[in-house]
Amino acid sequence: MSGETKLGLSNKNEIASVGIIGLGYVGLPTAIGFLDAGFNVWGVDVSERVVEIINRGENPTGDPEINDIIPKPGTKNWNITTDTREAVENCEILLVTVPTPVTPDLKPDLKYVISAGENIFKCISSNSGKIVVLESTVYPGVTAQSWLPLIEKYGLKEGVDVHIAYCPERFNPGDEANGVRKVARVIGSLNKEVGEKLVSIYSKLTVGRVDYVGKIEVAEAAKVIENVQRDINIALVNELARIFPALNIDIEDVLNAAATKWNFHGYTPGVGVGGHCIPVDPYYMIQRAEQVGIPAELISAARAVNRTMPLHVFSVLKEILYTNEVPANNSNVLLLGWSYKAEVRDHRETPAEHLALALNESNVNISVWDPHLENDVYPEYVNVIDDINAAEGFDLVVLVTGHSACIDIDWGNLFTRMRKPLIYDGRRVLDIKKLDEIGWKTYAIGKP
Ligand code: SAJ
Repeated sequence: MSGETKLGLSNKNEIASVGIIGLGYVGLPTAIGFLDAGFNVWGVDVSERVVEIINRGENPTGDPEINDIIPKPGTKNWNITTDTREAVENCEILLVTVPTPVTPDLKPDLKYVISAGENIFKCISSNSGKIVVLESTVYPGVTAQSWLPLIEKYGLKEGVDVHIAYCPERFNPGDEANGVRKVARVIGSLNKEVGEKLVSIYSKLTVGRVDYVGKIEVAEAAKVIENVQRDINIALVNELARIFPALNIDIEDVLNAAATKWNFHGYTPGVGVGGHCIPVDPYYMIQRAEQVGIPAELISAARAVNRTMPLHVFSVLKEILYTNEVPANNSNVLLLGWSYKAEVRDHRETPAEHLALALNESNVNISVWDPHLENDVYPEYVNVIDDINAAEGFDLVVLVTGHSACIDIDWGNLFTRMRKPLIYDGRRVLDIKKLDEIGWKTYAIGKP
């Protein structure tokens, strides 16, 4: 047919229409990125509330970075809907950016990937030439295992009626330097021509390099191990943060010394590892390894270290209260920060919650101040501090998230309002020397 390649792919050079299924932390910035890159965009979300908010020109996600770039109502080429069929009928390329969480027993949860595929493939007609791309983080094999049965169910043939591919999102909340218009991408597909077509599409989105890396599983594996590697590296410093104080060595001194080596990679110990990527993605790799009977021992061990950091910090805090003659069950502890990482308004999988739960079970009175979060995100047993300058009567302050707002509070002022001037730096971001000079009794993760 004219204007099409032998695979039925449109070889039109004019702007393509791109559908993005799932308008969350990743999908919405991706949709905006493609709009800014000159594409006709169809954004789909199952939530009517999300669609309404976006159609009002507002931001339904917790990422303030995109507050100012949500297209205004009536913007040309910007179509936001709850109807997948509309996007399928109007777009040549469909990107799926849905959550890939884990279940409570830490197993991959692919229900959103499967339901998005169901909603797409049931609307695709034969010889459509459409390409459906999964962007969510999964383990090698998920795209084919989840979608090929659905393609067959709807009487379609992959490579003839529809093409599937994988291009992992590499979105980093709160990090403009690695935004969707800048970050490098990799693409895997069952067919080289499809991969190369996607390279040309994504190359219009990002100034970063875009590589066709071969089969889908290569791209799936690349993304998941990017985060596995990060989790393992963080677990190393967290494990060392438990060991060195017992040797009367401050881990910060050690990391600063080791960092003078040309290829030492710097990571910092902390209260724990939160977010929707790093503490989740390794379980996808663990699952896939188990499926082929090869235990992912190092990956699992790293997860165990990071997952138990909040309990390690809890045990240290209990010791601090005990040695300073503060009965835990009558102590007032102030947590500074609740978000899973600094400068973001996102508390998913935050280690703060695991720490607070352990403190609560010891009948510690817990208060939290996090200027990035709304008051309704906290568990009922937590007292929310709205004005840090009014906080008083605490026995211990714990720096949980390294927000600059938490680092830069008036430590002299807070000192005067403490019942006991104890401080624990859970992220090694505070000026311990300055705090000591004010009169605080300072403790810190990884510090003897
Ligand atoms: N953390 C540490 N020590 C470190 C680094 C991080 O304890 O040295 C903790 C953070 O406090 C946080 C968690 O780990 O609780 C995750 O932090 P992160 O910096 O990895 O941030 P994320 O979860 O937003 O990860 C994203 C990921 N991006 C994508 O998956 C596309 C990750 O691949 C990026 O490497 C990361 O951003 C980044 O570079 O900031």
